[in-house]
Amino acid sequence: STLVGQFTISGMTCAACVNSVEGILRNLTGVKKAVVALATSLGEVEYDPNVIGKDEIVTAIEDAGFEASFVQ
Ligand code: 9UX
Repeated sequence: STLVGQFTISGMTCAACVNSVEGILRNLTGVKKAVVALATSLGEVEYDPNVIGKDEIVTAIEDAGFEASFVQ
């Protein structure tokens, strides 16, 4: 199955941050798609909830030095 989750992310200040966060998310087992926008500080992931949860996604982002919280 696939869920779509949207989150706010803070701490990104340049395009390389965006690439870094997207790369981290796309490398997580269970994450199928990941897009992050610098201008709006919003991100969206498609993920398999049987494989990975929002908590693990947030932890991966925060381990990279950013703050994230899901809004949906
Ligand atoms: Mo840009 Mo982001 O120089 O962690 S990569 S600020």
